[in-house]
Amino acid sequence: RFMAAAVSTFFDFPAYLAAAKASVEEALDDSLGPERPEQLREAMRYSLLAGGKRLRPILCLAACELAGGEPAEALPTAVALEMIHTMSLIHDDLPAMDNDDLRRGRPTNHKVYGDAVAILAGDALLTRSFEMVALRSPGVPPERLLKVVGELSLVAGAPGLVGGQVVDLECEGKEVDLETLEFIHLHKTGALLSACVICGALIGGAEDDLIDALRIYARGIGLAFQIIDDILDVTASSDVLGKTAGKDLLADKTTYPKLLGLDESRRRAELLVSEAKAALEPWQASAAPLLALADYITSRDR
Ligand code: GRG
Repeated sequence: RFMAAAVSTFFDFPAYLAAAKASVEEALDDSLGPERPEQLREAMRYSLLAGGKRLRPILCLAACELAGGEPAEALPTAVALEMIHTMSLIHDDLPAMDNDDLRRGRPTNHKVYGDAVAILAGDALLTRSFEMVALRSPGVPPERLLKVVGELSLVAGAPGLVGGQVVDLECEGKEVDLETLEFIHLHKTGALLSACVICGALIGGAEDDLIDALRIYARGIGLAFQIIDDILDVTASSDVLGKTAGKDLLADKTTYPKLLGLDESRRRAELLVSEAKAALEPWQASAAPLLALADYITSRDR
Protein backbone atom coordinates (compact mmCIF):
# COMPACT_ATOMS: atom_id res chain seq x y z
CA ARG A 1 0.00 0.00 0.00
CA PHE A 2 2.84 2.30 0.88
CA MET A 3 4.42 1.70 -2.50
CA ALA A 4 1.13 2.23 -4.27
CA ALA A 5 0.70 5.55 -2.48
CA ALA A 6 4.25 6.54 -3.35
CA VAL A 7 3.70 5.67 -6.98
CA SER A 8 0.37 7.46 -7.20
CA THR A 9 1.80 10.68 -5.74
CA PHE A 10 4.97 10.55 -7.82
CA PHE A 11 5.08 13.34 -10.33
CA ASP A 12 7.45 13.05 -13.27
CA PHE A 13 8.30 16.71 -13.75
CA PRO A 14 10.94 16.33 -16.50
CA ALA A 15 8.42 14.35 -18.58
CA TYR A 16 5.69 16.90 -17.85
CA LEU A 17 7.95 19.79 -18.86
CA ALA A 18 9.08 18.11 -22.07
CA ALA A 19 5.51 17.29 -23.14
CA ALA A 20 4.20 20.77 -22.31
CA LYS A 21 7.11 22.44 -24.11
CA ALA A 22 6.60 20.28 -27.19
CA SER A 23 2.92 21.19 -27.43
CA VAL A 24 3.74 24.88 -26.95
CA GLU A 25 6.43 24.79 -29.67
CA GLU A 26 4.01 23.20 -32.11
CA ALA A 27 1.27 25.73 -31.33
CA LEU A 28 3.72 28.63 -31.66
CA ASP A 29 4.78 27.35 -35.06
CA ASP A 30 1.13 27.07 -36.16
CA SER A 31 0.22 30.52 -34.85
CA LEU A 32 1.95 32.45 -37.60
CA GLY A 33 0.19 32.26 -40.94
CA PRO A 34 1.35 33.39 -44.36
CA GLU A 35 1.93 37.00 -43.31
CA ARG A 36 2.76 39.43 -46.07
CA PRO A 37 5.26 40.74 -46.79
CA GLU A 38 7.73 37.95 -46.27
CA GLN A 39 10.15 40.15 -44.33
CA LEU A 40 7.52 40.76 -41.65
CA ARG A 41 6.72 37.05 -41.45
CA GLU A 42 10.40 36.19 -41.07
CA ALA A 43 10.97 38.83 -38.40
CA MET A 44 7.98 37.57 -36.40
CA ARG A 45 9.08 33.94 -36.69
CA TYR A 46 12.72 34.76 -35.97
CA SER A 47 11.96 35.91 -32.44
CA LEU A 48 8.88 33.84 -31.63
CA LEU A 49 10.59 30.58 -32.55
CA ALA A 50 13.96 31.42 -31.03
CA GLY A 51 13.78 28.72 -28.38
CA GLY A 52 13.19 30.35 -24.99
CA LYS A 53 12.33 28.32 -21.92
CA ARG A 54 8.58 28.83 -22.63
CA LEU A 55 7.90 29.28 -18.92
CA ARG A 56 4.94 31.58 -19.48
CA PRO A 57 2.87 29.33 -21.75
CA ILE A 58 3.68 26.31 -19.59
CA LEU A 59 2.48 28.17 -16.47
CA CYS A 60 -0.73 28.99 -18.33
CA LEU A 61 -1.38 25.36 -19.31
CA ALA A 62 -0.60 24.11 -15.79
CA ALA A 63 -2.98 26.62 -14.20
CA CYS A 64 -5.75 25.67 -16.65
CA GLU A 65 -5.37 22.03 -15.69
CA LEU A 66 -5.30 22.87 -11.98
CA ALA A 67 -8.61 24.71 -12.42
CA GLY A 68 -10.10 21.57 -13.94
CA GLY A 69 -9.84 22.60 -17.60
CA GLU A 70 -8.41 20.87 -20.63
CA PRO A 71 -4.91 22.30 -21.30
CA ALA A 72 -5.55 22.20 -25.06
CA GLU A 73 -8.27 24.83 -24.58
CA ALA A 74 -5.70 27.18 -23.06
CA LEU A 75 -3.11 26.63 -25.80
CA PRO A 76 -4.04 29.69 -27.94
CA THR A 77 -3.89 31.86 -24.81
CA ALA A 78 -0.57 30.28 -23.84
CA VAL A 79 0.72 31.24 -27.29
CA ALA A 80 -0.68 34.77 -26.86
CA LEU A 81 1.26 35.17 -23.61
CA GLU A 82 4.51 34.04 -25.23
CA MET A 83 3.83 36.51 -28.08
CA ILE A 84 3.53 39.37 -25.59
CA HIS A 85 6.72 38.22 -23.84
CA THR A 86 8.55 37.98 -27.19
CA MET A 87 7.44 41.38 -28.44
CA SER A 88 8.48 42.96 -25.14
CA LEU A 89 11.95 41.44 -25.60
CA ILE A 90 12.19 42.70 -29.21
CA HIS A 91 11.28 46.23 -28.13
CA ASP A 92 13.44 46.06 -24.99
CA ASP A 93 16.49 45.23 -27.14
CA LEU A 94 16.05 48.24 -29.46
CA PRO A 95 18.69 51.01 -29.50
CA ALA A 96 16.18 53.42 -27.92
CA MET A 97 15.80 51.06 -24.94
CA ASP A 98 18.41 48.53 -23.75
CA ASN A 99 20.36 48.53 -27.02
CA ASP A 100 21.29 44.84 -26.96
CA ASP A 101 22.98 42.98 -29.79
CA LEU A 102 22.29 39.48 -28.53
CA ARG A 103 19.21 37.68 -27.25
CA ARG A 104 19.01 33.97 -26.52
CA GLY A 105 22.48 33.62 -28.00
CA ARG A 106 21.49 35.07 -31.39
CA PRO A 107 21.59 38.58 -32.91
CA THR A 108 18.61 40.63 -31.73
CA ASN A 109 15.67 41.20 -34.07
CA HIS A 110 16.65 44.75 -35.04
CA LYS A 111 20.23 43.66 -35.76
CA VAL A 112 18.87 41.28 -38.39
CA TYR A 113 15.83 43.15 -39.77
CA GLY A 114 16.49 46.79 -38.86
CA ASP A 115 14.79 48.96 -36.23
CA ALA A 116 11.63 49.72 -38.19
CA VAL A 117 10.78 46.11 -39.01
CA ALA A 118 11.67 45.02 -35.47
CA ILE A 119 9.22 47.59 -34.04
CA LEU A 120 6.54 46.48 -36.49
CA ALA A 121 7.15 42.75 -35.91
CA GLY A 122 6.68 43.47 -32.19
CA ASP A 123 3.45 45.36 -32.91
CA ALA A 124 2.21 42.51 -35.09
CA LEU A 125 2.95 39.94 -32.36
CA LEU A 126 1.15 42.05 -29.76
CA THR A 127 -1.97 42.39 -31.89
CA ARG A 128 -1.82 38.73 -32.93
CA SER A 129 -1.89 37.81 -29.24
CA PHE A 130 -5.36 39.33 -28.92
CA GLU A 131 -6.40 37.62 -32.14
CA MET A 132 -5.31 34.25 -30.68
CA VAL A 133 -7.69 34.69 -27.76
CA ALA A 134 -10.62 36.39 -29.47
CA LEU A 135 -10.66 34.55 -32.80
CA ARG A 136 -8.62 31.38 -32.44
CA SER A 137 -9.76 29.79 -29.18
CA PRO A 138 -12.47 27.36 -30.26
CA GLY A 139 -14.65 25.75 -27.61
CA VAL A 140 -13.92 28.22 -24.81
CA PRO A 141 -16.98 30.09 -23.47
CA PRO A 142 -16.87 33.72 -24.72
CA GLU A 143 -17.26 35.17 -21.21
CA ARG A 144 -14.02 33.43 -20.19
CA LEU A 145 -12.25 34.72 -23.29
CA LEU A 146 -13.47 38.24 -22.54
CA LYS A 147 -11.90 38.06 -19.08
CA VAL A 148 -8.65 36.82 -20.64
CA VAL A 149 -8.64 39.72 -23.12
CA GLY A 150 -9.10 42.05 -20.14
CA GLU A 151 -6.14 40.50 -18.29
CA LEU A 152 -3.93 40.71 -21.39
CA SER A 153 -4.81 44.36 -22.00
CA LEU A 154 -3.88 45.24 -18.41
CA VAL A 155 -0.63 43.30 -18.36
CA ALA A 156 0.65 44.57 -21.71
CA GLY A 157 -0.25 48.21 -21.14
CA ALA A 158 0.58 51.06 -18.79
CA PRO A 159 -0.55 49.16 -15.66
CA GLY A 160 1.86 46.33 -16.52
CA LEU A 161 4.87 45.88 -18.79
CA VAL A 162 4.90 49.35 -20.36
CA GLY A 163 4.62 51.09 -16.97
CA GLY A 164 7.41 48.92 -15.53
CA GLN A 165 9.64 49.60 -18.51
CA VAL A 166 9.16 53.38 -18.29
CA VAL A 167 10.07 53.43 -14.59
CA ASP A 168 13.08 51.21 -15.36
CA LEU A 169 14.26 53.60 -18.10
CA GLU A 170 13.75 56.60 -15.80
CA CYS A 171 15.92 54.95 -13.16
CA GLU A 172 18.77 54.10 -15.52
CA GLY A 173 22.10 55.10 -14.04
CA LYS A 174 20.53 56.01 -10.69
CA GLU A 175 20.59 54.25 -7.34
CA VAL A 176 17.02 53.25 -6.53
CA ASP A 177 15.45 52.10 -3.26
CA LEU A 178 13.98 48.67 -2.62
CA GLU A 179 10.42 49.87 -3.19
CA THR A 180 11.24 51.18 -6.67
CA LEU A 181 13.25 48.08 -7.55
CA GLU A 182 10.29 45.94 -6.52
CA PHE A 183 7.87 48.11 -8.52
CA ILE A 184 9.98 47.60 -11.64
CA HIS A 185 10.20 43.83 -11.18
CA LEU A 186 6.53 43.41 -10.28
CA HIS A 187 5.56 45.27 -13.46
CA LYS A 188 8.21 44.09 -15.91
CA THR A 189 8.32 40.44 -14.87
CA GLY A 190 5.79 39.59 -12.17
CA ALA A 191 2.75 40.97 -13.97
CA LEU A 192 3.15 38.74 -17.02
CA LEU A 193 3.93 35.62 -14.97
CA SER A 194 0.82 36.38 -12.96
CA ALA A 195 -1.30 36.91 -16.08
CA CYS A 196 -0.13 33.49 -17.31
CA VAL A 197 -1.54 31.58 -14.36
CA ILE A 198 -4.63 33.78 -14.07
CA CYS A 199 -5.54 33.45 -17.76
CA GLY A 200 -4.96 29.69 -17.70
CA ALA A 201 -7.12 29.38 -14.60
CA LEU A 202 -9.87 31.55 -16.09
CA ILE A 203 -10.02 29.32 -19.15
CA GLY A 204 -10.22 26.29 -16.88
CA GLY A 205 -13.16 27.86 -15.07
CA ALA A 206 -11.41 28.57 -11.74
CA GLU A 207 -13.30 29.74 -8.66
CA ASP A 208 -12.25 32.97 -6.93
CA ASP A 209 -10.31 31.20 -4.16
CA LEU A 210 -8.00 29.60 -6.71
CA ILE A 211 -7.55 32.90 -8.58
CA ASP A 212 -6.57 34.61 -5.30
CA ALA A 213 -4.11 31.83 -4.42
CA LEU A 214 -2.58 32.00 -7.91
CA ARG A 215 -2.00 35.75 -7.57
CA ILE A 216 -0.01 35.09 -4.37
CA TYR A 217 1.83 32.21 -6.04
CA ALA A 218 2.74 34.31 -9.10
CA ARG A 219 3.88 37.33 -7.09
CA GLY A 220 6.20 35.10 -5.09
CA ILE A 221 7.76 33.30 -8.03
CA GLY A 222 7.96 36.52 -10.08
CA LEU A 223 9.96 38.38 -7.45
CA ALA A 224 12.05 35.33 -6.57
CA PHE A 225 12.83 34.84 -10.28
CA GLN A 226 14.13 38.39 -10.47
CA ILE A 227 16.15 38.20 -7.24
CA ILE A 228 17.81 35.04 -8.54
CA ASP A 229 18.48 36.78 -11.87
CA ASP A 230 20.27 39.54 -9.95
CA ILE A 231 22.22 36.98 -7.88
CA LEU A 232 23.29 35.19 -11.08
CA ASP A 233 24.45 38.48 -12.57
CA VAL A 234 26.89 38.72 -9.68
CA THR A 235 27.90 35.08 -9.32
CA ALA A 236 27.93 34.01 -12.98
CA SER A 237 29.71 37.05 -14.40
CA SER A 238 31.96 34.80 -16.48
CA ASP A 239 28.94 33.93 -18.70
CA VAL A 240 30.11 35.30 -22.03
CA LEU A 241 27.05 34.35 -24.05
CA GLY A 242 24.49 35.70 -21.60
CA LYS A 243 22.54 38.90 -21.81
CA THR A 244 25.24 40.99 -20.18
CA ALA A 245 27.76 40.14 -22.90
CA GLY A 246 29.59 43.14 -24.23
CA LYS A 247 28.00 45.58 -21.81
CA ASP A 248 28.78 46.75 -18.34
CA LEU A 249 25.20 46.62 -17.11
CA LEU A 250 26.06 45.99 -13.51
CA ALA A 251 27.85 49.28 -13.06
CA ASP A 252 24.71 51.41 -13.31
CA LYS A 253 22.00 48.97 -12.26
CA THR A 254 20.50 48.63 -8.81
CA THR A 255 20.10 44.96 -7.86
CA TYR A 256 18.90 43.02 -4.84
CA PRO A 257 22.44 41.93 -3.87
CA LYS A 258 23.54 45.58 -4.00
CA LEU A 259 20.70 46.66 -1.71
CA LEU A 260 20.49 43.64 0.58
CA GLY A 261 23.71 41.66 0.15
CA LEU A 262 23.96 38.16 -1.37
CA ASP A 263 22.92 36.15 1.71
CA GLU A 264 19.86 38.25 2.48
CA SER A 265 18.88 38.18 -1.23
CA ARG A 266 19.08 34.37 -1.22
CA ARG A 267 17.03 34.17 1.99
CA ARG A 268 14.40 36.47 0.53
CA ALA A 269 14.13 34.42 -2.66
CA GLU A 270 13.72 31.20 -0.65
CA LEU A 271 11.04 32.78 1.52
CA LEU A 272 9.12 34.04 -1.52
CA VAL A 273 9.20 30.61 -3.15
CA SER A 274 7.98 28.88 -0.01
CA GLU A 275 5.17 31.44 0.38
CA ALA A 276 4.23 30.92 -3.26
CA LYS A 277 4.05 27.16 -2.79
CA ALA A 278 2.16 27.43 0.51
CA ALA A 279 -0.62 29.38 -1.25
CA LEU A 280 -1.39 26.30 -3.37
CA GLU A 281 -1.34 23.83 -0.48
CA PRO A 282 -5.15 23.36 -0.40
CA TRP A 283 -5.01 21.96 -3.95
CA GLN A 284 -2.52 19.25 -2.98
CA ALA A 285 -1.55 16.81 -5.71
CA SER A 286 -3.33 18.74 -8.50
CA ALA A 287 -0.92 21.58 -7.86
CA ALA A 288 2.14 19.34 -8.43
CA PRO A 289 3.08 20.90 -11.81
CA LEU A 290 2.90 24.49 -10.48
CA LEU A 291 4.82 23.53 -7.33
CA ALA A 292 7.53 21.88 -9.42
CA LEU A 293 7.57 24.88 -11.78
CA ALA A 294 8.14 27.21 -8.80
CA ASP A 295 11.27 25.25 -7.90
CA TYR A 296 12.37 24.99 -11.51
CA ILE A 297 12.03 28.72 -12.18
CA THR A 298 13.96 29.65 -9.08
CA SER A 299 16.62 26.94 -9.02
CA ARG A 300 18.21 27.69 -12.38
CA ASP A 301 21.93 28.41 -12.27
CA ARG A 302 22.16 30.56 -15.39
C1 GRG B 1 4.07 44.78 -23.86
C2 GRG B 1 3.16 46.67 -25.27
C3 GRG B 1 4.29 46.07 -24.57
C4 GRG B 1 5.51 46.70 -24.62
C5 GRG B 1 6.75 46.19 -24.00
C6 GRG B 1 9.87 46.78 -23.66
C7 GRG B 1 8.76 46.61 -22.70
C8 GRG B 1 7.41 47.16 -23.05
C9 GRG B 1 8.91 45.92 -21.55
C10 GRG B 1 10.17 45.25 -21.15
C11 GRG B 1 9.84 43.93 -20.54
C12 GRG B 1 11.06 43.10 -20.21
C13 GRG B 1 12.22 43.04 -21.14
C14 GRG B 1 11.02 42.36 -19.08
C15 GRG B 1 12.06 41.40 -18.66
C16 GRG B 1 11.42 40.02 -18.73
C17 GRG B 1 12.32 38.86 -18.42
C18 GRG B 1 12.49 38.45 -17.02
C19 GRG B 1 12.89 38.18 -19.43
C20 GRG B 1 13.62 36.91 -19.31
O1 GRG B 1 12.65 35.90 -19.27
P1 GRG B 1 13.01 34.37 -19.46
O2 GRG B 1 14.19 34.02 -18.60
O3 GRG B 1 13.48 34.36 -20.98
O4 GRG B 1 11.78 33.56 -19.27
P2 GRG B 1 13.31 33.24 -22.11
O5 GRG B 1 14.37 33.59 -23.13
O6 GRG B 1 13.54 31.87 -21.53
O7 GRG B 1 11.93 33.38 -22.66
